[in-house]
Amino acid sequence: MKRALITGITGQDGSYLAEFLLDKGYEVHGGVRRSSVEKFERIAHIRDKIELHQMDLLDQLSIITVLEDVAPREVYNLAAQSFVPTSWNQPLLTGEFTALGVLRMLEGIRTVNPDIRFYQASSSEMFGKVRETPQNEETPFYPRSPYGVAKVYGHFITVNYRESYDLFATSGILFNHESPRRGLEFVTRKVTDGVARIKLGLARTLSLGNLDAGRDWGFAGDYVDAMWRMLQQDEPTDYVIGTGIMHSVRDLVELAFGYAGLEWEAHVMEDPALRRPADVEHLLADASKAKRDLGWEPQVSFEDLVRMMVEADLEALGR
Ligand code: NAP
Ligand code: F7E
Repeated sequence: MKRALITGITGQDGSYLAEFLLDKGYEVHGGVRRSSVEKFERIAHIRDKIELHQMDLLDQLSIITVLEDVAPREVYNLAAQSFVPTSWNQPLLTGEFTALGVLRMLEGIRTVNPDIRFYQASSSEMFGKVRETPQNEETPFYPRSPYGVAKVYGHFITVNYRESYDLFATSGILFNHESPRRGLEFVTRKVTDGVARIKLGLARTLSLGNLDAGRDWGFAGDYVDAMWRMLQQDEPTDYVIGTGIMHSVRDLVELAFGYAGLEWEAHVMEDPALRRPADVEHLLADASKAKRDLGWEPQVSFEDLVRMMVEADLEALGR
């Protein structure tokens, strides 16, 4: 039986990847950091099918111990401080988790078993102030936040350990991907949760920042399939994953309010305090390498994704 270890299993992607690997017949292990309150909502439905281990990306010994105990064939490093605005408030912590955490994982693998296949969760935020459109694996990076800078470190240390120590280490440069399990502070979920609250009479307005920002949004369930495919290749390399279609935050708002039969102009307020010190204006993926090598293509459209999220939030809040 194939055995995988997922860091960040309690997060959006971790929960979808755990489901995906269970369906493929894997023995699934997850690394979780210790907390005084367990936050396992996203994996509650599969809790009895997976094994959890206390492990923190800040703590090298915990990583080595879990790698030794689990002896995985594949490791998916999804844990990170992943919210961009927080990276300005907690830049050092973001660097520790999101940049040096990757190095600690790679050092753990090198020490325990260099044959482990490693996936690093890199990000389109690395392209930041984009040098070309669309962005592919060769596009130079220009990160615009401490988060983006930390991800560039995580990306290049993965490439460097692959080249220095011949590790099967891959980096997936994933564009924004969303779902009903997305954290409430990210713009898609903030909007769909806001729509549901307004529709159900629990709120009247929704405050947003930069409505002109453009993103290439896909469905998280499709993207974990791409992660797995990357680790099944003969040779490790890096892939851009995205849909190749960009929408603005304004498009998202219009669509989400429209699904609920609401006029967005009557409810949305623009709040300059929600704008970022330096934003990423536009991101658009060229995922042709993934299509060619991995046979990967997104299955869920932006329209279906937004509808799925609005319906899920209406149902959850209605309950
Ligand atoms: P998420 O929902 O924010 O989940 C992050 C996970 O990391 C949570 O399980 C969290 O645990 C864990 N974590 C944070 N710090 C940790 C630490 N010090 N030690 C151990 N675990 C720690 O993120 P996501 O959306 O699933 O994204 C997964 C990964 O892909 C992240 O690395 C993110 O930066 C990257 N990424 C995401 C996107 C996207 O659009 N979603 C795109 C590109 C790249 P707690 O539950 O304890 O907080
Ligand atoms: O913002 C604008 C905001 O926070 C998207 C993470 O998963 O994807 C995510 O990072 C855009 C930005 O995602 C609000 O200014 C407007 O331009 O949903 P977001 P993100 O920053 O793109 C990448 C690929 C990752 O790797 C990250 O981990 O929307 N925006 N008004 C707003 N954003 C938020 N959060 N809240 C607003 O009120």
